[in-house]
Amino acid sequence: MTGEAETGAAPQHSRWLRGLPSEPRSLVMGVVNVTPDSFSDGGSWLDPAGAVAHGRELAATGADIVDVGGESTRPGARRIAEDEELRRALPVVTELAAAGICVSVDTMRASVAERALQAGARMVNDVSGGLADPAMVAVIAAAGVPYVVTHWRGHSADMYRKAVYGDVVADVRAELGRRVQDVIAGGVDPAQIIVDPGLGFAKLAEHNWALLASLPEISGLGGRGSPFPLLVAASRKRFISRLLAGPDGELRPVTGTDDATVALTALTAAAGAWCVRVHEVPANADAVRVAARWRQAVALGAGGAGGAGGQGEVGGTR
Ligand code: PMM
Repeated sequence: MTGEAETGAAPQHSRWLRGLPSEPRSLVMGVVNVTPDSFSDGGSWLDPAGAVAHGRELAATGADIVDVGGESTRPGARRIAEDEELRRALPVVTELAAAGICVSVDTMRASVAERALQAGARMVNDVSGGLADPAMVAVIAAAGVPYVVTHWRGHSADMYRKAVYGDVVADVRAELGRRVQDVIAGGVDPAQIIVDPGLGFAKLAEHNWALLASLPEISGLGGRGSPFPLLVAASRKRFISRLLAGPDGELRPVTGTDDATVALTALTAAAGAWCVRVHEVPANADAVRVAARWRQAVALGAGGAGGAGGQGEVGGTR
């Protein structure tokens, strides 16, 4: 591994996550929301053929994983029926997986997770961390696939009512730690668990920023063992629109937040994120490479670049 011990940051690559790519850098997860109403890209990919084409494009331009979701979790969103979620997500998962793309399914429903895994998905991304559907953990345990456990306090319809914390980093770490313990007690292999602070889920902007500034604490969950791989999903979220609001206070439109997302990708990858979940891939794929090289330079230290033992660019002149 490159320099985790030296930098104190979390590992970026996890060879033990079954079926997923392993790279000496943070991975890039490209998003396909097959929904009419997602905050970030709602309605763009509702047509299955368009969603498949978009997923292929994300993979072709540098996404290591393509995350397919059929249910919006935008603030205030109401739940949709299971058969509607299946109708949206399953054909897209099936086609992308058949094309050899590493597909993740973004769902809170055990039945959808199970069907998507049968259709070729390689991991399950559950924004509720198993809380929304008590059957989820058994499905994951039986399948033995990587599982994203996200910090979550309740469904989107009224989640901001629950955005009350004493110390947000300590509270999220403790609550996520309890979820991870429950998931492991339910039979999930700890080596297949990825953790996620759940930016925006029952969190106000100041909570998101505090969590972003404390990523190694979140991935470590306060324990003394190895940190869990960490997924960061900041892309196009409202706290970025708020940061970039105009002088009149008008929020920056979602499509104007992609450059700031790239900045966050560089910072979170440099802090050791295992994967970043993003809507626009190419610039983020560059950013994770910059961050990996940055981490390598930090690990080597100021004197490490010279001499025969250094890891400078081969053939580089400056
Ligand atoms: N956020 C959204 C959707 N899926 N998955 C994980 N693991 N973490 C998140 O924070 C997360 C997610 C909502 O974003 P979008 O609907 O705009 O893509």
